[in-house]
Amino acid sequence: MKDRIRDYVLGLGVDDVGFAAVADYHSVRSPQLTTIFSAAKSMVVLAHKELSNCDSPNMQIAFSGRMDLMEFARSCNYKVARFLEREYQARAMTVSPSYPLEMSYDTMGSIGDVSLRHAAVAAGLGTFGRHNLVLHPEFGTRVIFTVILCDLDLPSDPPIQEELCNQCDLCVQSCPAGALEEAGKTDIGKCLKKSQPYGIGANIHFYQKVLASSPEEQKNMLKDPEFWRLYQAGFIGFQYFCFNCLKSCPVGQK
Ligand code: B12
Repeated sequence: MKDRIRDYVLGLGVDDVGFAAVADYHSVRSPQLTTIFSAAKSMVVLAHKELSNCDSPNMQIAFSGRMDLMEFARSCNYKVARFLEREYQARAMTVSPSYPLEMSYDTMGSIGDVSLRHAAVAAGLGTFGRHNLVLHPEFGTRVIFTVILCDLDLPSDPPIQEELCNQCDLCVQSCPAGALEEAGKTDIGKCLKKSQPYGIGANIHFYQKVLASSPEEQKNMLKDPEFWRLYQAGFIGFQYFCFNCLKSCPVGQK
């Protein structure tokens, strides 16, 4: 069954695919999978190669490449889930590449319902590196994951035994926020400030300033490009302005 699913997934143009039994997925900080899908037995993990857009110093181009990837990835997620339902009478649920995320004091908006990195490791698609991202044996760090949970009994692919990160520390050195100083931990606050300059922190700051300003100042603030950028980010979703830890990684680069 796995071979047929693999052929279907690769036929969609997805770069790689792995399988993990739910019992082999371990992500301490993420919710239990049974709270999401009580009958889930396995996960199909899709690996999508990041485009070269991330190398551009132009952040519109850099992020629109990611948007293309996410649109493709979501569409593949849907097609694979439907394939499992149609061909094997399975029940299947898709997990998005990024948002929506639970926004609460418990998660602080920084914990996905399924940890795609831990799913990728469980499915034999990669290993964690110094940057706390997962490296794929062929694409290195330039890879994004999505998952389809299902109630089929699909055994896990063999885990990768070899250490893919060469500990060169280029990711640590290239981080403009100093968010990777401590091994095994990303400083989320520092990363967010640089990587999502028009994210929730910037919104809170902007609206606090609006509330404390006179009506005349408020009118001017709406004419300020700072507001226009917040407005654009609002409908794009999480908009990344930094790819340094991902693109500085030499593994898999020609
Ligand atoms: C919220 C989120 C963020 C937050 C918080 C990140 C975080 N600390 O988890 C912020 C905004 C900071 C962020 C930043 C980035 N993100 Co992000 N993010 C997510 C998201 C939506 C949820 C992550 C989550 O649930 N974390 C909570 C739990 C699972 O993490 P944790 O248990 O605390 O584990 C941490 C450490 O303990 C350590 N860790 C855990 N186990 C192990 C084992 C070993 C051996 C080691 C060394 C470390 C280690 O790694 C984690 C990082 O702090 C995922 C998508 C998803 N649903 O998984 C994408 C995801 C993790 N992000 C991704 C990417 C690419 C990025 C960025 C490069 C931004 C960009 N331009 O795209 C940066 C990288 C920052 C970095 N080097 O850590 C990719 C990673 C792909 C990959 N190849 O690994 C993901 C998987 C999205 C995807 N669809 O592929 N992200």
